Amino acid sequence: MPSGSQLPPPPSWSLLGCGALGGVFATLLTQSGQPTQLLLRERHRATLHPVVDFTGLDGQHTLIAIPRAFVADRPAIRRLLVMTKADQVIPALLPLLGKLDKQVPIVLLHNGMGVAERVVELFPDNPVIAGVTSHGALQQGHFVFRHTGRGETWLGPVNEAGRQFAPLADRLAQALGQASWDEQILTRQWHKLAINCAINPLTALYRIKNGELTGPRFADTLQQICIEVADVMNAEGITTTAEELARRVQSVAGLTADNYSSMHQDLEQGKETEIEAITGFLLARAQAHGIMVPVNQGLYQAIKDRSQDQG
Ligand code: KPL
Repeated sequence: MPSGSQLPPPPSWSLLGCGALGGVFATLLTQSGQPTQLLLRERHRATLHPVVDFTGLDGQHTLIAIPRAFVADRPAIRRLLVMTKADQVIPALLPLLGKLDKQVPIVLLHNGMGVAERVVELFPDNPVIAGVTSHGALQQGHFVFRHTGRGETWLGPVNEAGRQFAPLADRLAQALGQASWDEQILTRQWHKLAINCAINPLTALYRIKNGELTGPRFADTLQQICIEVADVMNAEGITTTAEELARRVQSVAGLTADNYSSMHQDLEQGKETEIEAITGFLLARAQAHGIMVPVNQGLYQAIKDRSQDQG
């Protein structure tokens, strides 16, 4: 590099985890004028990286070039957005250990809980921010993504350093239409967990779209799930009722009626599901409080069995 030459500014966002939702977020961020790079893992170096084929909510098709970079090449990172599956967050972050500047915020957007605390242990000096989102997305092929539902997105601090990063929600809002900051992100994570405990295993096991849960067939099961989750949430200090959770579940199932849940998609594609971080986390917290959660326990086991049969 000739002396005195200026390095280009790092992209606004670096995204780890280019699955369905990651692909949609990367596209929307890029389209909103926030340069975004996809951080790929070493095993993808030899694969083809075609231009992203994106279908928006209005059905419009776009081809969009989103730069790719490899963690091993130590690309400049300004903000890290981690959108891998819950069980992939730590493996995806490990190659960055000791290589990430301390001021780089790590934003975690995945289903399930229990991972953010481990990220704080690994990167104690970095601001860590957790988020929940209810956008719908589908991956229809290699770098082929479809945005299937506009949802809400919330971010909030996991550690002290994360508290100064409320403006990140505004950056995301520029791309998503809405994104907000909530200091009590844990409460929002629990409410999202409740929705995922209800919708994901049932839709995956019965191979149905989310909307089918709004009919009478699953009313009793959903109610039982919500009773159990509400018991655990209250024991965790998050005040709620089974009725409130059931209303939220019905609302999300209705709003995403035409979608296949991520767990349904994972099982159909023979991929690992997020059952450990979703229902598994609930079971662990229930056990810590001595609360029985037999319906959720049964769903957990059924998903594990199905995954094993397929594997
Ligand atoms: O988060 C989801 C998921 O599929 O993982 C819901 C909200 C259930 C939408 O499908």
